[in-house]
Amino acid sequence: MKTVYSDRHRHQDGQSELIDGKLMKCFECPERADLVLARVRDRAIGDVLDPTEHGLDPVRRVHTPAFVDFLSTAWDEWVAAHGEYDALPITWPTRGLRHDRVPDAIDGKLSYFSLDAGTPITAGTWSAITAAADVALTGVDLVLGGEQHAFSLCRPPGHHASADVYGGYCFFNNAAIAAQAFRDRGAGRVAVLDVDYHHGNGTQAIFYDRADVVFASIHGHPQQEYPFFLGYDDETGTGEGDGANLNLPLHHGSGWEVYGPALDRACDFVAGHRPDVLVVSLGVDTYKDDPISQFRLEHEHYLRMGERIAALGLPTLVVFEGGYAVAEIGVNAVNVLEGMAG
Ligand code: SS9
Ligand code: ZN
Repeated sequence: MKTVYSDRHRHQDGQSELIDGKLMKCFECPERADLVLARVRDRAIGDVLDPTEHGLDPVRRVHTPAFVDFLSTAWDEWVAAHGEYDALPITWPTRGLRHDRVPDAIDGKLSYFSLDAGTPITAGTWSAITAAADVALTGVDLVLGGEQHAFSLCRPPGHHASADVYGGYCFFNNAAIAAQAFRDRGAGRVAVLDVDYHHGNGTQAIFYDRADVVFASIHGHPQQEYPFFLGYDDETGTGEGDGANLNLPLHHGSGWEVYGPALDRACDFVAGHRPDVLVVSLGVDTYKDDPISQFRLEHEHYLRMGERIAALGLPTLVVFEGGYAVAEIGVNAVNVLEGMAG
């Protein structure tokens, strides 16, 4: 399987996130992608390619112009206001506040367009996120060019980002951009299978009213786990998209004995919609020793996961999302790919 990778992921190197009441070193760090790439090379699973530039049009098919513009200038506006510290929001337009005015002040813009205080905008964010979108889109090129499977080693991740909200370490929704690109380039129906530990709220929201992009996710139960406000099993899609969304929330402590059957259900749901192509949002934060997550998968289960996904028999683009047990991240991610290769 070919891997698409850009060194520009290193440009996203935040200092700190607010977590558990403390400002802590960012869990979402450059070592993550470096170690996945090292494992891809060690295991010699296939060529590693640079992305090609696709421009912002495919990004704007998923994200609003105002959101893309905001991200393109946010760092410069923040530096002008506050100096060269990571930009983090500290207030949000919750119930009873207005959503119809975007503030002029950068602090207000961060608040308007964000979901949490764990996702720093840095000097290199724009470079990293535009590269990550190109990594995803170059993976689309590979699959449309006839590769049965391809791996887009995106960083930062994307699945928490919606059309106009960033957060959960995510800015551009790489998987959603890829899914939309498949549609725009001829696929009749696309399925997105999200196996990251966290619910892919952004991807769900982007495609919730559509039948042409089906979404299935297995994740920590929103009663217990971030992002808390989406991901229940009664979210089945709306309008044209009614029936095209499947959430399988699992409780803290879930291991393969619960995860395996959920994966079977998710795969059966995907197959039932007869998609032409599959996008997998691959997070390996389901691992037992992940520092911010509460499932209990072990190394070998990622091989099983890959086998189950490949059994769908679909052209498949794997897009990298989360996983914060950094020392183990390469083994777990590449085990999925090796399981797919059979
Ligand atoms: C957990 C805080 C979680 C955001 C996690 C985003 C993961 C992206 N106490 N903070 S895959
Ligand atoms: Zn995650």
